[in-house]
Amino acid sequence: MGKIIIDPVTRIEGHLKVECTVENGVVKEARSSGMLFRGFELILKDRDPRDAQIITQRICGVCNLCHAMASTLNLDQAFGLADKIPDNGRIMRNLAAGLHVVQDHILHFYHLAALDYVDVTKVAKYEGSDPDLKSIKAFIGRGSLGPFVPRYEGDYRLPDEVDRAAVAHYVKALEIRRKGHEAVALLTGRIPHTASIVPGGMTEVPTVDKIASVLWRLNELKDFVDNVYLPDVLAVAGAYSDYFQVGAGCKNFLSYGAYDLEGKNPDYTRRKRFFQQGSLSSDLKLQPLDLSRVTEEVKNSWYEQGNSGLHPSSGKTSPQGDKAGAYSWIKAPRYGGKVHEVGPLAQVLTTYAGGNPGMKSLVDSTLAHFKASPSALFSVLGRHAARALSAKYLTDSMGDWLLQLKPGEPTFVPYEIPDQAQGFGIIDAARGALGHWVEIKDKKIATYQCVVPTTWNASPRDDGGTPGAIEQALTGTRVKDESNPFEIVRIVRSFDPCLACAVHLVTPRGSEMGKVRIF
Ligand code: NFE
Ligand code: MG
Repeated sequence: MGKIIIDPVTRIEGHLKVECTVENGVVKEARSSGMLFRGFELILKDRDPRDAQIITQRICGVCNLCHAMASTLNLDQAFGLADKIPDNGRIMRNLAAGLHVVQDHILHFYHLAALDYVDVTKVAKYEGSDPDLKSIKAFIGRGSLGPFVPRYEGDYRLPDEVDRAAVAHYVKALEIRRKGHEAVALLTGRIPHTASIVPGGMTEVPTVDKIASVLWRLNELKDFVDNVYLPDVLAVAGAYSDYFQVGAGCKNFLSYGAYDLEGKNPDYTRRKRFFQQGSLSSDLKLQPLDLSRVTEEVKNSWYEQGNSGLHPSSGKTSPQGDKAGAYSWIKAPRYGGKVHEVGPLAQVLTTYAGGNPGMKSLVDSTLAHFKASPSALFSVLGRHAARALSAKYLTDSMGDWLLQLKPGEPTFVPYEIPDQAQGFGIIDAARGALGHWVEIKDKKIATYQCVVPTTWNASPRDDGGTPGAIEQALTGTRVKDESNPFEIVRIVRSFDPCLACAVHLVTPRGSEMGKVRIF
């Protein structure tokens, strides 16, 4: 029996350690450990509630806008504004969040995950004139292959020209992401860490020239998604089709939905959203969302056990770094006591199972392309395909949203901070279901809890000993060479984990937490 320890897993955000016990070339048991504690929920205590919008965005440099949205929906509700946001404010928020998420999906595929399948070093032999490839070749030619190596050596299967095109797209994707960021900045004033998504609506206003400037960039994103991102995902999926059978995981999915299509129902769990909300299992029968079923367990996490199993509205962040048996700073969120995967796959499946015709046609045509059944989606490639389909579904629709904006009409409503109140804000962030909960006392934050997508996916075992979503996805994986476990990182990266978000200090000063192998 061998042990594979990857610490940290690179080409993700933050410090994730993955430990797999391997027997006869198959992963028997996996452990996912978040190796950071940050304590944002404690930082928020006793502050002005409006600070939540500013501070929670600092949880993460990648998905800051998603935290702006969750915290603001949370405060809208606590301030009694959930059904009062003007359409302009609602639509500008949707556009900012949607554009942010599309560039984030492009980031994940090209700059983090695709390098598991694309052999970038082949470019060293390139003799053509493509400027992007020439710039990468020159970079490699200087003798420094970083950031592309060291790496686990994959079983690279793409034809040379497809490989080279994907590498050129690595560079192009940087430029397209910049356009996405520019579009978000046009709508929200600045990026990252916007100040204009606020309780009551938006402080930025739509103008004709702003709409035109965003539309121009949106069209470039849409063109890239249609003609580059989706075809590249399909090319990778075609060459590595065995990965439709790898990394299935728990097959329970949870989505909070995203992008409010109306703003009059104060209950976020029943809102009509562009991506539908709810839970489902492998039978693809959509169940309505019931937030009372969310708990966080901590038996295997470095938090005091007396606070295990609480609903986030009464959740506690009580670190205990010397807790026996624990192996992660990530808590173990559960829905109805069960492990659930969150993310674009959950989002796409929920919207598909809810009967949305646009999503049905996207998913069915993708499955027909591969002559596959929906169960193939429970896999590494299913996650990559769902992320790309989610980007397409958004970029196909956001042009219409832009044209719904009404220059000159209000974007926010005024409000007073209540003495006492409770609230929650839920949204599907780029990596999945994101929830913020607040309790306000004497106009200050008494408690604040964030339960974040990667907390769901990278969670350790719960109080009953059931492994988390990534742990389950790794279990049963065949590893050809324990010293080069590329199969494991392919599975982990398919979840697009973000550890900064998941653990919301570093390890106790200088203590050795594990063997370090950097790949
Ligand atoms: Ni730090 Fe995040 C997203 C949130 S993830 S990237 O998307 O919320 O866990
Ligand atoms: Mg938390």
